[in-house]
Amino acid sequence: MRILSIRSSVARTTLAVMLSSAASAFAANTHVVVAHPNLTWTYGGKTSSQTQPLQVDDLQVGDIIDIQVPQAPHGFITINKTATGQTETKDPVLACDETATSKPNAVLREIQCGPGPTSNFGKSFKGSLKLEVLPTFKNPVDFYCVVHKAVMPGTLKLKPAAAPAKVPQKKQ
Ligand SMILES: [Cu+2]
Repeated sequence: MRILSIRSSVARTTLAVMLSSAASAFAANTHVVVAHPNLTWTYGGKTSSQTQPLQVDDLQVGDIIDIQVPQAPHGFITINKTATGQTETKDPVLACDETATSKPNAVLREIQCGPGPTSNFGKSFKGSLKLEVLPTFKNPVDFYCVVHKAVMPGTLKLKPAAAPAKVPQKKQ
């Protein structure tokens, strides 16, 4: 009887450890993107240039993108690339001052709003603009600095899905 109760307590501890590691595996990551005085964006070890958009390419649904502007003026606006150039669009982002029903197709949501319905999206600002990756996010979303335009480009992308396990091929 005594042995049995020890075993079940070990089982319970093992289950608790498994549950907590599963929870951390799904925890949202924060992706810090910084705008610099030399008109570049950086993310991790990567730096943008006028011809090389910053690649923020490991996003997952639920993650947070933290656009940081330590020294004004810079800002963040999403863009559409067309054959003739690029046009600014606010469609992909549900900003602090908008209601969810006004943009059912938004793929990013501005968070940490306020006090009041103030938004940093599409504006020159100093500080931080935080965006949550929504389940609707599928295709890459291009952006540039709202102040320096095409000089400071970037792209937001989902992390590629893990490759499926390879099934050994039979020789024919
Ligand atoms: Cu800028």
